[in-house]
Amino acid sequence: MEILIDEIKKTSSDMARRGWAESNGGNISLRLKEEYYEYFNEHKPISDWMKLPETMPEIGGDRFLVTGTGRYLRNIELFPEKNVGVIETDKKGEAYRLLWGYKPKGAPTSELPSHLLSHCRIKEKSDNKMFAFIHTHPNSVIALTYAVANLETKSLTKLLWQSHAECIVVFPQGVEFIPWVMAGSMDLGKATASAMSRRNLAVWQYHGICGCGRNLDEAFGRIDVAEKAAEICLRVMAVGGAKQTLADEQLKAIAANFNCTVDEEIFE
Ligand code: 2HA
Ligand code: ZN
Repeated sequence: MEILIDEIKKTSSDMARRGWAESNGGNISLRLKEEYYEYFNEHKPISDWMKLPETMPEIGGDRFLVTGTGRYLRNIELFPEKNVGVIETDKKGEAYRLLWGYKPKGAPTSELPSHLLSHCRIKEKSDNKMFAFIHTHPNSVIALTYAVANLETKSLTKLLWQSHAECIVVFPQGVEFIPWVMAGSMDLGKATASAMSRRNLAVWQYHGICGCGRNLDEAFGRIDVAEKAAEICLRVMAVGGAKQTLADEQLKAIAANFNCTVDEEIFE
């Protein structure tokens, strides 16, 4: 358990220092491997069962480390038990309860629908190897959703791939573009989970980005690379636009060189 707390401290502090987590912005969840369950068997649950907004059998009985609603990611490194908690779902995936943390009283992130619905999809698609999901507010990704006309998944992905030669290796399945949906809503949760079944990154227009991975480093790394590409893209636009860029053939060659399975539809 200590090691997980150390990981979430590191990730949340990095997010805050990069300016991706102003005020209570951004949230993190980590599905726990069974080896960590024993730690909580000594603790009594700290809430009653609460109904989930929809049944999620895929994650029935699972436990998650989740940042708290209204809490600041920058404070996790100082007071983890106040700003983070552990929740458990019941066997059928119909309800959840709090096992640890959120001291003295609190609840998981307002974006819980996006987190839990996405965990259903990423657990399934990775054959139970993906455990981490991050939502955050990086400046350049958000700015790009204002600056470029008629964005959709293909154009956004292509723009990011072309803006930094590593992108196609880090997210060969692309970045899903989700037109504005109300924060914290089930609709946003469903759109995000659907995106996560195909890709490892999803941009929320005017709001931020979500990423998944086997662990927090991998989820963070994907977002970090996308944000760097978005920043480069904006800088290029600010000096008058690209005078040349990576051609499709070059992008495909990079992907092939690193044995990445690319979403070919992005090139259509
Ligand atoms: O946790 O980021 O989207 C605050 C948010 C809501
Ligand atoms: Zn947000």
